[in-house]
This record gives sequence, C-alpha cells and structure tokens, in this order.
Amino acid sequence: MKYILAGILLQAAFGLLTSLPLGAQSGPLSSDESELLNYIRGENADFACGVCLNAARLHAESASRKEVGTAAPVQVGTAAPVQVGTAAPVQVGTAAPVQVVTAAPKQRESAARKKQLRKVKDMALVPGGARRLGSPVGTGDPDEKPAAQITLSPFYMDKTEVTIGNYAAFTLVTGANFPEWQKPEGKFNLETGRDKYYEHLEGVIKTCPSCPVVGVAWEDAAAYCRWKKKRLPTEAEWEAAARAGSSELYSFGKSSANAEAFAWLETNSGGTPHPVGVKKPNKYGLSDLHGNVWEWVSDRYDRTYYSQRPSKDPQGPATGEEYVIRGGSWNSDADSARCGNRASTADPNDDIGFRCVITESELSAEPEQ
Ligand SMILES: [Ca+2]
Repeated sequence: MKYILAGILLQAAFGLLTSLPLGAQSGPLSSDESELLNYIRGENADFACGVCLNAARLHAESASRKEVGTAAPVQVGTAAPVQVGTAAPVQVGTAAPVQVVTAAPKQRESAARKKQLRKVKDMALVPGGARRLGSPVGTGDPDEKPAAQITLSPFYMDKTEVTIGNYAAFTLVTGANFPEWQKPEGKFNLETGRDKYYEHLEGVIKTCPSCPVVGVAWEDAAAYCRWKKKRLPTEAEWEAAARAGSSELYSFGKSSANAEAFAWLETNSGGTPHPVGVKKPNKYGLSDLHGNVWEWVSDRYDRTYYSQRPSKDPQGPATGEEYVIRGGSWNSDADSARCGNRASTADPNDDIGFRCVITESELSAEPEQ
C-alpha cells in the first residue's frame, strides 16, 4: 500500500494524472487506493502550493479512520409492522393458486437525472415555501428589520463550506482565482508576500485540506460556484437554510448556551478554522452555518434593504459597495453567528469563506451532456 501510494504521489508530482496507467502497473486498486486516486485526480491536490503530499496523507488517514466506523446505521422503528390476527385461513385440499407477483416496472431514471442527482449528493435540500426571515422586534440589529414572510423556491445547498482542498482543484484548473495567501506576487502570499497577515493560519492552510478555504474574494467565490455549475446563495436563501425551520436566534434555539455543540466560535476555536462538518448539523443536514467561517452570499449590502425587498426569491439590491457575509466565524462571538445577523465587507479575510447552492429548477434544466 505504502509503495502504491508513493507511486501515485510521484505520478501526481510529475503531472501524469490525466493518463494514470496505475491499475496496469500496480494491479487492481483497493477501495482505499481508488478513493485516494479519485481524491488526487479530483478535488484536493494542490500542487501549486505543495499541499499535495500532506493532503494525500491526511486524506488516507481520514479514509482509514472512516472505514473503522462505517457499519450500516441501525434503523430504529422502521421494521414492517407485525400484523396480528390477519393470517390467511388454512385451506385444506385446495392449494392456493400460485400468484406470480410482478413488481411494478421500475421507473428508469434518465441519464440526465442521474447526473443531476450525483451533483447534489453532498448537498441538502432546503424546502421551498414561505417562512419568516429577518429579526422580530426586540431582537437583532436595525438592519435585520422588518422581519417578513418570504417565499423561496426549493434549492440544494452544499452541506459544508467549500474546503481548501475543494478550492485547490479549482485554482489548479484555472491557474487563477487564487486566495490572497496564494496569489502570485500578491502582498499576502504566504511564501513571497511582504504582508504576513495569513501567517497565523499557515499550518491550517498547508495541512488541513478539509478546513474551509479563506481569503477568497467575492468574485472568485462566485466564479468557483459557476465552475461547479452552481451559484452563491442569496442572502434570503442563506438565512432560510441557517434557520432550518427555526424562528429563534439560532437553528438550535433561542439561547447561545448550546452554541459550541453546533459552531466553532472564538470561545472554542483556539483561533483557527476547523475541518468542516465536525459540529452537529442543523435539521436540514447543513453544518457550520453558525461559525467556522463567515460565508459570502450573492447579495450586495444595503442596511435598509429589508424594508423594500420583494417577498418572493429576493435577489438583493442592485447596487452597493460591499457584499453581505453571514453566520459568524471562528473569530466571532455567538451574537455574530445568529441566523438573522448581517455583516458586510468588500474584501476577503482570514475568517470568510463560502458555499454554493442550486435551485431544483436550475438543476433539472441542466442538459444531459
Ligand atoms: Ca459558516
């Protein structure tokens, strides 16, 4: 295994990923090796900044840890109900005719639909319909009011924030869109920049491909989502996803006392982002909407927008210098991480990341090829 991995990594280093005759050289790949290979080919190898070896090692370790705990979950309460007293009466001498059970013809999913469903396998469905968004009188800040019934179309949202590994695959392909800490000749470049702003996160950036990417400009975050044939969520979509049906301050209730079970905040983060999806997800299955990193949404910021926003699928104001960020971060207090809290900025930062969405109608409109 060790030598096969070394072979994989060497080939990666020499840029032979696209041909990869690994199976022929090494015999059939084990599931671990296939997974690692897909990982390197796919989304997490960042050769440009030298993360590849560490990323692959960490992924291999995490895959083997996962394997230990992947027994099928025990389903409680789903056994077919036992029917009492309904046994068919025994008929003597007249054998019941054999009934040929013909299962209903299975609806075959079209190739296009299968592709669509593959695309949303790491996303959670946020149901459509009307819900109250914004903060009611007596809670929150002035820019969160008035609260209103807002109707949204159903959409899928990434269950987690986009990771360093996810994002590295994008920059590897485009050769651009780099985070500030990796931008060639940028002043914040970790290796060559004069400004050491991101130095305190160097360990995370270089050794934690499953941590959320930070330092990405709004335009580059939007470009990543487009590359994935998705988009940034609107502010209203983000809040509906974060509430997961709750009208309280948090998806888990009105008190922040339980926040640390759901969120990485300044009180429990140790001053850095953490791997995505570790904390408890909300009722929709979405993780880290509270905390870990702030998340860019597509809306520009206007503190008075709520008094004029449309009640159906609002898209944000047409103009504005800054974009909205939501959810608080590893560097925030619990108040900043409230479902209704709004903040804004024009610039990337060490505590801002993002995730992507796609509406059901956008998904189903995708062509087969
Ligand atoms: Ca977050």
